[in-house]
Amino acid sequence: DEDLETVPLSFPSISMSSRERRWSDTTPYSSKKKLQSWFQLPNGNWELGKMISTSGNESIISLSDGKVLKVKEESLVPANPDILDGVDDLMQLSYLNEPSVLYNLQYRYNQNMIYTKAGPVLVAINPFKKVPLYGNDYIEAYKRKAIESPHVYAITDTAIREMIRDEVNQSIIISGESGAGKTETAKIAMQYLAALGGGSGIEYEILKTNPILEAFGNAKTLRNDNSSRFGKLIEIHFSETGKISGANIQTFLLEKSRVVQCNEGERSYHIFYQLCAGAPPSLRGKLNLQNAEDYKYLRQSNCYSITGINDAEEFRSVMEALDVVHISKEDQENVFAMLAAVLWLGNISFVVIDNENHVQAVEDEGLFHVAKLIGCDIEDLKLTLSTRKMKVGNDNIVQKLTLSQAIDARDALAKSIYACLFDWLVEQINKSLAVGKRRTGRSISILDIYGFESFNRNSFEQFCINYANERLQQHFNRHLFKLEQEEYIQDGIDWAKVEFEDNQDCLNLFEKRPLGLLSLLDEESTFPNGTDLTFANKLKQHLNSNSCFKGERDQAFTVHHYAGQVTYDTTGFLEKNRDLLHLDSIQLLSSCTCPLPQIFASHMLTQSDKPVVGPLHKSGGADSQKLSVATKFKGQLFLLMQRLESTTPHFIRCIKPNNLQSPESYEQGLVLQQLRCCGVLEVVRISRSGFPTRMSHQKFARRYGFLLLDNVASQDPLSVSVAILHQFNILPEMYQVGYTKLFFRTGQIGVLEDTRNRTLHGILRVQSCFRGHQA
Ligand code: AOV
Ligand code: MG
Repeated sequence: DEDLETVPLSFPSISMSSRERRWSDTTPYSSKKKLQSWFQLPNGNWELGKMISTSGNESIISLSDGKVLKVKEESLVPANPDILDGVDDLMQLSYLNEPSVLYNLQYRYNQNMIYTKAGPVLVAINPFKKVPLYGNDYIEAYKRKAIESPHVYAITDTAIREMIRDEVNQSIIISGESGAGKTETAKIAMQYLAALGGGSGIEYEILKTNPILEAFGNAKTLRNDNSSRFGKLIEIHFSETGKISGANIQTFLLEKSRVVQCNEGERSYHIFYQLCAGAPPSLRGKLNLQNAEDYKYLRQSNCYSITGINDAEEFRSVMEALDVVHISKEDQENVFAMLAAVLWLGNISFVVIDNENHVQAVEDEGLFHVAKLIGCDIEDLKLTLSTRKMKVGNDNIVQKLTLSQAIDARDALAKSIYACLFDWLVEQINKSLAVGKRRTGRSISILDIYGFESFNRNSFEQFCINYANERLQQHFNRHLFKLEQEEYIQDGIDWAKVEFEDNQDCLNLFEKRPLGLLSLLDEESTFPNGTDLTFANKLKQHLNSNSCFKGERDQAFTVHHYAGQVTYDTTGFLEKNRDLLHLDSIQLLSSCTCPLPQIFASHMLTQSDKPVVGPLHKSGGADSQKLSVATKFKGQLFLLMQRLESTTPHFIRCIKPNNLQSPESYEQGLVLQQLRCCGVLEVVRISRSGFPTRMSHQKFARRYGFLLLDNVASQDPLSVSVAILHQFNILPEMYQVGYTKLFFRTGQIGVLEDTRNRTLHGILRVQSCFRGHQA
């Protein structure tokens, strides 16, 4: 009963030391049963309740605040014995229920142990502060396997080993909501890979791509001060000696609307503010740079700085990074000129010139600077922004633009320049990273995309981002559930099926043809009379019976995503999906004397999937042969998934403990919701009841056969395998022998690997001794 006294009474702030002492390893488990249970408070949080007595189906428990409650037995959830507090892997929990998982993660989190395994998946909880877990000492320790505790380093190390052992490409797939820590995690993984070295500084170069891409592709949003507005797959190549030989970066759909439009409290891309704050005087002069506050595009969101970030300093490190990836000073200057041009474009204004509301660009400093920065004639620029050449029948006519048309033309030009600049930069970086000549074809890819997003107002960008996350979740499910179960069945293994949340229905809602969200969007985008409203109505008309879809008032609709419901406002969907840049604008760019606009124009004209409108095309409408943004994105995602399918995946699930980006708070409800959505509990369940390690009979026999004491060289792989299992006393419940493969419970193969390594080491020592004697 003394034990009862020391049962912790407060869930969030448990004192560890006394509890740890109390349950020594000798305490029989059964005696601890039912000492404590989880009880859910009205606010949804779980609290550990001390069991005082039980009679019938009612129990009396006491809570941390001293309150004693009589509760129904079924409202209690069993808690784990204290000895299991803070286990490394959720698989080790005796009771695998939500409060126990939540508690275990929080217990670790409170001690800066932000990483926990959930079977094969690494769970990472964002600390929102510096934690002492990184750097060379840690990297070395993980390499030597001197530390075992879960870490991004450990996952990355496993990927490297499996790449070498199995000769299969690997991928590290990082997912989680916006602000959960994906990008930081990706960088930590890259750090570990870079420590393998490569020669000629390639590893350093790879690391330096991060500040560049973040400057141009990340921005402050309401969810995350450094939110990725593009998806990224970086593929790191290895030489035969296991060193880095090069890399390649693929990016996905940059959110370009942010360049011209951004919500209160958010920012445009970091690089704009960095340039304004950090450009050295000579550059300022050349580009006629002003302060961020002087540019309309940056002014509209009323947010210029980020707490704790010095934009001027960041600018210097971006310039340094550009040097490292071999972007010449001249090119750098061209890049900055394009940025300045984009900013000045936003300052161009229009005046009405007739009673039909047609406008003309004002000849002010905006127009003047843009023309100078991109190297075009002021008159041409003015004309491009105020008129549109059209082909009617066989005649070319010039149509004047209304104010909103002119603003659209101006903004479309700004967005295109920025998006092209981003792509061009990635291309230059890839050229620089492709140095390795002796490539083995082996690689490790790291995927870091924009996380699931839900704001008060969600638009086309969130629609695409969340669709991508839906795809990624499917990949996760396939690997951890579907394929897992299929493989057992195929190989004739006994095993209980685990149910999991399948998101196929939601994907179908997006992808089904002809009546899915993407098809209907494309269809409406090509209709001359299609509007955002007719699009919304069409969705309601065709999809209302779909359980993942709900029509809403005011041309909005709701999708039930795996991570929660999101309501999308269709305003702007069609225009963003068409993503038209008028031929006049492209022609203007190609006439520029500066090199970059010319390159951009030729890219736009040769890119077969770029929608172009103008006199070359029918009646000025979108050419239906060209791909829409959504369709192109879908294609990219399919290719990405295909690529990932050919790799061995390693999954990292990032979790954010609060929505405030604060190091202080761990909101149980929020964490639980994320754990539920991504199926972490199910993953643990399936891994615990399953056999996650598998190897073909041949491979197993080849790898461990030499360890056998009896010579069995003449025997078939299956017999050799079974002999090995027997010799090492692997318990029967720890493995299963399938038709073609051996299946092992977690950790089993590690025992064999250790023996193998020790033995090999011994052989090498003996050999070198022997050579020493001969000499
Ligand atoms: P995300 O990539 O998942 O969001 P980030 O990786 O940008 O999220 O993380 C958001 C912020 O959390 C970072 O800027 C850091 O301040 C903090 N953070 C994350 N991981 C760590 C860590 N391991 N140690 C310390 N601080 C960390 V988004 O790109 O918005 O989906 O689109
Ligand atoms: Mg990110």
